[in-house]
Amino acid sequence: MSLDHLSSLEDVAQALVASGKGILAADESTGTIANRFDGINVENTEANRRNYRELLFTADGMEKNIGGVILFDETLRQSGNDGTRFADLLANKGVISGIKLDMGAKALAGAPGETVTEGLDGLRERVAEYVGLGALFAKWRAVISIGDGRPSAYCINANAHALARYAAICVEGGLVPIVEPEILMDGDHTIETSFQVTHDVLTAVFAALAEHRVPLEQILLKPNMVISGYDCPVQADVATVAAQTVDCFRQTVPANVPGIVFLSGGQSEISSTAHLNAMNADHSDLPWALSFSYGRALQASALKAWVGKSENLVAGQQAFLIRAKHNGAAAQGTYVGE
Ligand code: 5MM
Repeated sequence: MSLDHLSSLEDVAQALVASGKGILAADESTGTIANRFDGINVENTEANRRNYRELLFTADGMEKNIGGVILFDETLRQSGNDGTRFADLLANKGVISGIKLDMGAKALAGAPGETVTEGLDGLRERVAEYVGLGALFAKWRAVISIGDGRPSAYCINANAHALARYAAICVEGGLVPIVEPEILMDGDHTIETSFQVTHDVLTAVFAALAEHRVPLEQILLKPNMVISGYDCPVQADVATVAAQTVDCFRQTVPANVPGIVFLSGGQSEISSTAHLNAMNADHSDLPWALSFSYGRALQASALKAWVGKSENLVAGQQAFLIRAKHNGAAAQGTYVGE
């Protein structure tokens, strides 16, 4: 296998969401992977991070359902046990490497409690370096929260502007930008509030992308689902989440975006799969592919099965493959449960 047939950014974007495929978000920064490792009592060393990522990437058959993997800078520079660089190991399986380009969500001046994602300085040069290291796509995550008057229009617009600047630089430099405006699911807000905020944010993001002349055929959108806040006393059921999410995206996402790849956002593995499945099972006339770009919802069981021990490598891989397979089915609306 190779990726030589992907000769344009449109080809790359479409390959990432080919039928039954989605994306593994394995781009946890060093601080975030520390939280994941803390949960299984594994020390956050460079060797453990490398071993864990190698477990995921060498799982036999993951390429059936994983079209691409988002990597952190350190991982893109690492190699497997046999000395093959991870980007090459993945390409040999037909899996596309992507790179997390943002430098994290930082306090937004003048807006207490809100953040704007940083990382635009020097981005053109970093894109060129990552292209040289084998990346074909990228990711930038904006973080928006709901509650106590949040989000402000100022926060929405600052993040939309940064996402659009990032996307334009990626396209110019030869990477497919994944545009990720994440509205956190924390809080006691209703699904109606989630719908309204998601609608407002996506409207602002697509206006900014248009202003920055970003060709929508060359991007993927990575959003939250429209869902009740985790502390809301009334939790919308699977069918309602699917219907509200699709309705919100029909109103805001242009038809020439090739794919929408959801984040899981702290939902359980099974809820993330069930929600995605219901969207695809209940709608056959969508203009974009609806698939996944999950971090926690693809990795939670694998981490628990592995717990940092080499003798559990196969158990960890099996757990990951099960989630990949079920989410691949959900991307086609054919998931039948666990
Ligand atoms: C995998 O985690 C990604 C990087 O997070 P940090 O910058 O905080 O280290 C993160 O962007 C992730 O891709 C998205 O949040 C989606 O992951 P989930 O777990 O919500 O599906």
